[in-house]
Amino acid sequence: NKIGVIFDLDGVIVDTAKYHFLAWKDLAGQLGFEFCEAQNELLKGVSRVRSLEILLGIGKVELTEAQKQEYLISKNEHYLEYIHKMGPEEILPGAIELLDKLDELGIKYVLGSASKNAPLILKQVNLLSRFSGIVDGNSVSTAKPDPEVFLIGAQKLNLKPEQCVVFEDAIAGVEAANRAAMLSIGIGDKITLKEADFNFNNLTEIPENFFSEMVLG
Ligand code: B16
Ligand code: MG
Repeated sequence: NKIGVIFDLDGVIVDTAKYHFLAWKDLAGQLGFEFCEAQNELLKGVSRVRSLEILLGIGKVELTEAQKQEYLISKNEHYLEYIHKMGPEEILPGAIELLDKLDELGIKYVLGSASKNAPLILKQVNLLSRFSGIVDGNSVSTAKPDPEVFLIGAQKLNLKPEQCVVFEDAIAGVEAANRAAMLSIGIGDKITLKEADFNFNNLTEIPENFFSEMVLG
């Protein structure tokens, strides 16, 4: 009864959604419309390209393919200005304690994120070397809710999908984990993430015996 864990990044390990928001809001401004924090919820866990499509839908703006490519680059450059200022103090509460616990139990973990910037973000917060593997937006051909990102994660862990536990904060991510036949743990609002097998508001709420009894027991 061996298990492994796959962690989403944004919303589980760090809160980069606030920086995505600032960069998308700025882009919306350039295109002449308002973009608010509630609308930013729609972009969580969604790929960069898909995020732009959703944003343009909100603003009812149509762009050529070439313009979209330009805006995707400028948005990311703007976003990276914030990422380069990040440090370990931005790791979300409970994350380090959870990784320590997994190390203690000898349970391996990998990253399963939609972000193409995932390795850089982990490096900024000094967590890159702790993960046994990284699956990110550069490794997949299809984004969440497609299970591909997590299935590759299972391969990196040398485990079957049914042996993997996924921590996710986004609806698309919980759906991807469920479609991969993995145990899904929703982190955040439990009504939003009602499809998850287990729900916690944040990582500090994971019980001490969660892996030993609730998952393996
Ligand atoms: P990038 P996750 C996701 O990260 C974010 O939640 C989502 O808002 C973002 O659009 C996506 O990464 C792509 O990010 O522009 O850096 O490639 O939650 O899957 O870790
Ligand atoms: Mg996320």
